[in-house]
Amino acid sequence: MSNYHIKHLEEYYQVYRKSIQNPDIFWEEIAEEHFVWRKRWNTVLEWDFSKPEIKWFKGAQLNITENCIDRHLRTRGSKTALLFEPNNPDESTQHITYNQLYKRVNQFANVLKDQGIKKGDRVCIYLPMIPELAIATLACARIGAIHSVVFAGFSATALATRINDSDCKLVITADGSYRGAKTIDLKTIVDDALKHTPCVKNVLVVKRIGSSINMQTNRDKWLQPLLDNALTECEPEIMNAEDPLFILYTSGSTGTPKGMVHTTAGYMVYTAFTFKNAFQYQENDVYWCTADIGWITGHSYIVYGPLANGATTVLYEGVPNYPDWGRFWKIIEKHKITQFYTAPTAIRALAKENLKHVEKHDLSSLKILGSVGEPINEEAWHWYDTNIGKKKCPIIDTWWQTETGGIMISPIPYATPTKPTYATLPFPGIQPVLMDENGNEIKGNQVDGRLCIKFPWPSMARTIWNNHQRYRETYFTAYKNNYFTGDGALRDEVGYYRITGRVDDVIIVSGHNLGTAPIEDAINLHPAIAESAIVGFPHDIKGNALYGYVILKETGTNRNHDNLRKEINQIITEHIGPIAKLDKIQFTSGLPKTRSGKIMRRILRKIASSEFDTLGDTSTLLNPEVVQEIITNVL
Ligand code: 7RM
Repeated sequence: MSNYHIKHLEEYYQVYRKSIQNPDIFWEEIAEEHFVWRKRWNTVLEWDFSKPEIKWFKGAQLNITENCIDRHLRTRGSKTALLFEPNNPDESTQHITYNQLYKRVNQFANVLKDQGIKKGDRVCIYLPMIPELAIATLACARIGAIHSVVFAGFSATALATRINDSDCKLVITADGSYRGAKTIDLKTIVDDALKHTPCVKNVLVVKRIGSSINMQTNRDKWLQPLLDNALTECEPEIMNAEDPLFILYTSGSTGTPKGMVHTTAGYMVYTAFTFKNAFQYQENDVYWCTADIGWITGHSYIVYGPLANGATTVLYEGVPNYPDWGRFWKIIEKHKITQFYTAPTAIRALAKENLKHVEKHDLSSLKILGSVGEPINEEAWHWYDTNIGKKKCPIIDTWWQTETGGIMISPIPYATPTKPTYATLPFPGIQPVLMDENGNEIKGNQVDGRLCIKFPWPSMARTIWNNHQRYRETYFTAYKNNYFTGDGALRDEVGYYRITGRVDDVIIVSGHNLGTAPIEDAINLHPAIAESAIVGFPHDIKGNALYGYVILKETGTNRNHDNLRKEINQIITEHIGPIAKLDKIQFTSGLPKTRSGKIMRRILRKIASSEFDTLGDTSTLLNPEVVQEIITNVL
């Protein structure tokens, strides 16, 4: 029996039991057989959730890029590692082999060294979905620099906050990016951000769209000439198992984003293991995940997990509807994609369009379909199953988080029978529990509660950059000795999990995690606005959309409401990005509050979702009368 590649349900249960009964032996066998180490570990796991402190493979030394690239060269040197599909369908596809990837990562790593970047330095990567994004990420890992990839749809303010929080020395960006028929001036956004980031010494610029941009002397450099002069060999930096590999920001329920810190060995082992099993990857498969590398899904399942398995991983620069709504299906046909991994929000948007876009293309290469980012509703699940998988491809509904680093609950294709809207069973090594509101574990089946994980797994985030206390408070205090996910879930009669959604103040819009607090903070900067509260409400395509309740200042009361709505969304776009724009904005004289002054978002959420009958007892509020006013004026 191979622990590493599970092929049927019986085997899943065997492997699962072993992973729980003896985690050390389980993970040690996988680590030994499937990776190259410069030095072996002393202990597999040391942990204490009360601190919290988690150490996997302590004492081991390695470099993740040796595992993702170097060791494949002998057997897979001329195999395609990255398959780049450009935004413009007329621009040719690029096949970057493992040999070429090796050279390009090493050259880039040497350029980083020339810029003075050393082990432990933070490098911010703000790039579109082009090969340089994956290569820059790996180049950082090659020399032990900590990468912080910021999604290139974020605004200058959001970028500056992230750069400053982790004190990045260097920013890697591009002149611009293509997005469907549009171009975006990335460098201008970076220039704006860098007015507020004294820590940044240099900027490396990839030429992508060929626009004329401002280059600040001594600070900004074009990347290509530097690469052309760089050596193609760069010795990998030998890292300790628990050295940070990267920081990735995710929003929380208070204002500032959380810089989740992932470390080297455990992250590598777990992303490789889950990639292999969740996608049942075989040597000649062509795997495509449509996420952006700016999110955890891209880090773990476009870059590290696939490359650690010597896979061919597709990088798509564009959007689902350019030049038309058939683009995804066209790419699947063109590259004979075998595993396709996308988000429910994309599935719902695609399902709204005419089926002729799907039917025009031969999708028979597909073997497995994946979904990630939010709960997938029944309708979208069946559409995906029928029209894309032709009822022959298992759908893996994979539940996980930026914080978990890798897939936690998901069917294993061909082993776990799927059930629409259910993420089904925990991966080996994962011990989910459901908790009631008093912090007691709810045992048995056909129950629901708050989802916690009671035992460490190798790819869990170890801390929040510069804020270990926030890490402890956010994830380890609500339920003693447990990691709290922030999600609610139910467990059915056979032990399958269904994730029902966030129970805190994070809203998932089109698969993007948006904290309500930073959006409210941005809105409240408007001179005419006194206070605001944001909630999510169900939306056909985006899963959730944002509903804002806004209290105007005296001076704002005679302003035109439609103009104000535009200004509010403008502020949000500037401070967070267009993904956080509000779909509905209701002006109100007050917000329902508890006596201690906390906004009762639960009530606002129900009103925004037209659930007026289940508001609960509002009489204990500080200002119960305002509830009726809000209901009367609901949009
Ligand atoms: C990978 C990722 C995490 C949050 C998580 C959930 C929600 C993700 C699913 C899901 C139901 C799923 N990381 N979520 N996957 N909910 N079913 N299969 O998305 O940090 O950006 O978001 O996303 O609420 O806590 S994330």
